[in-house]
This record gives sequence, structure tokens and C-alpha cells, in this order.
Amino acid sequence: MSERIKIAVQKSGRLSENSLDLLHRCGLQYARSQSRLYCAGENMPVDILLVRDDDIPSMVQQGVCELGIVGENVLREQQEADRETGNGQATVVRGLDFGYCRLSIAAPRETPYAGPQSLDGRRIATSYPAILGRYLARHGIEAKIVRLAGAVEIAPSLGQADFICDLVSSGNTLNANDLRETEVILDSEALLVATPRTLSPEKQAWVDRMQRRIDGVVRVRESKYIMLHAPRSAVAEISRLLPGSETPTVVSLDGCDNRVAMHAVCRETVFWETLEALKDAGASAMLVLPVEKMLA
Ligand code: PRT
Ligand code: ZN
Repeated sequence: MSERIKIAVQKSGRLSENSLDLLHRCGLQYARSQSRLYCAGENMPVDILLVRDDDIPSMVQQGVCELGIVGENVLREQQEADRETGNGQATVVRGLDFGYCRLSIAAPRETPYAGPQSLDGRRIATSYPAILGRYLARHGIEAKIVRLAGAVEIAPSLGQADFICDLVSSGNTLNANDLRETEVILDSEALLVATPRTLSPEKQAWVDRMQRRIDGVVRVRESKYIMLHAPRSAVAEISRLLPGSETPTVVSLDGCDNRVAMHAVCRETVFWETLEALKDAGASAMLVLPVEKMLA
């Protein structure tokens, strides 16, 4: 097996641990090299390249890596910047349900804000000039974009800008700097991206296999297997109440004409409230089990 594929993952940062954990759950075993830039897969022809997150979109776009895990914010920034150059782009395969944050406009607490038009003629500090530029153009607003590589949140207090446009998750950083969030311009999560390049059949087969496994790992996280007994007359109502489930399996109970057992995979969280609603609808003997693996 000579044809190997590479997956680009953030070397050290907010996405690293979840990304490596995801690949581990896909069954990939790898040895960490001394420099930790390259981890050779031991049980599959799949290697991991550990890089800065900003390099991931172009590495995948150029086919240096066949797959990559990167924040939507980073991908979109690169794509907006590439819009003029017309470069081919990495393909988004799916959201990975971690790395959630939003790119928001924020203002000093005392600055009045009455919608995007309040940004007209003002200075906005950001590390996301391309996404911000597009947002402003869409709203027909002329503002000065002040490009900063980091420490964006202190730009207003240093007199460098009137507003900022930065990533927010808990909002603590904004609070600590006397800023308030005024507008969300992008909701972001970690994405699996794939190269647009044509691959050899061997490589393509491994890319497809990894995509299927990653899909299974992400979908299984929230999924539960639910088993219950119910009156036959309540099957329709109970099916409706089961969160995110496809058609449940309904089987007869030995010696009971009017009661059945129902089994279903629920793809959304099963809350206590859901179980209580099921009970009210006539369900009994309810069991909720974790799902270990799932392959569509
Ligand atoms: O070295 P490298 O370039 O690889 O890393 P980096 O420093 O550019 O990125 P890193 O590790 O900080 O973040 C990687 C990715 O995590 C981002 O591109 C986002 O997709 C995602 N992410 C999720 C976040 C946050 N949440 C986040 N809160 N990235 C940054 N932040 C920062 C934000 O910039 C601000 O400074 O956290 C601060 C705000 O957080 P709260 O919780 O105070 O609101
Ligand atoms: Zn970065």
C-alpha cells in the first residue's frame, strides 16, 4: 500500500484536542514524531500533518493534504480573500460539532449602535478583513478596516478603532474589555474539508472511508438507542415524540395483543422531559442506551 493520504489538523490550539480525538475515534492509531509535525498512521495509510490553522485551507485546496479540520471562520476568510484570485476552493464535507464560536462586531459600552449603518465612516479593527469587507459591502457601508493580527479587543481603548470584529464564545473577553456585542456576522464551528483535486482511486477510497467514519463518529455523539413498551394504539404518538428518530422498529410482545416493544435510534439528546412525555403517552419499561458506533 504505497498511496497514503494526509489530514491537516491544528498543531496546538483550541481545535487540536478535539480534532485528534475525532481521528482516534475513527480507529486511526498514530505515532507522534519528535517534532510532532507529522504523525504517521500505523494501522491505515492515513497520516496527520500538524500545522497552524491558518495554513489548513490552502494546504487542502492545493492538495498537499486530502482532508483538513479547520474553523469555518478561517476557511471563510481564506475563501473571501481568494474570491478575487479565482483559486479553486476546499470543499466543505460537514460540520464537526465542536469549536463553536461567532464572528461579531462589538462596540465600547457607551458607543451608540442602531444597526449596521452605525458603522458607516467608522474604524473597525479585525483579523478577518475579508469576511468583514464582504459584510460591509453587502450592507452598502463604507468603513475603514484596521487589520490587526491579534489583541483586537484592546484596539478601541488604544484609540486605534471605534469598533472591533472578532471571535466570541463565552463573551468574557468582551466584558473584560468593556465591549458589548452588537452584531453577529458569522456563526462558526470546526469543519471537515476535502481537496477539490482529482485523486487516484486508492486515495479517493481512503478519503471516502475517513469521511464515512468521521460522519459516524459525529452522528453517534448525541445519538441514543431507546427501547420501550407501549400500547399498540399509541405507536403513532410515541413515534412523533421520539427526538430525531427515523421509523422505529415495532415488535409484538409475547402473549400481549395490545402492547408492543418499540426500538429507535434518536439522533438528538433524549432529555428527562422527553421520557416523561413518552410516559404520559403510554410508554413504559423505557431504556436509553448509548450508541457506540454508527455507519450509514
Ligand atoms: O496557532 P494557530 O494559528 O494555529 O492558532 P490560533 O491562535 O489562530 O487559533 P486558536 O487556537 O485560538 O483558535 C482556533 C479556532 O478555534 C478558531 O479559528 C475558531 O474557529 C475556534 N474558536 C472557538 C475560537 C474561539 N472559540 C475563541 N473564543 N478561537 C478564538 N477564540 C478567542 C477570540 O479570538 C477571543 O480572543 O477567544 C477570545 C474570546 O473568547 P470568549 O470566550 O472570552 O468570548
Ligand atoms: Zn491561526
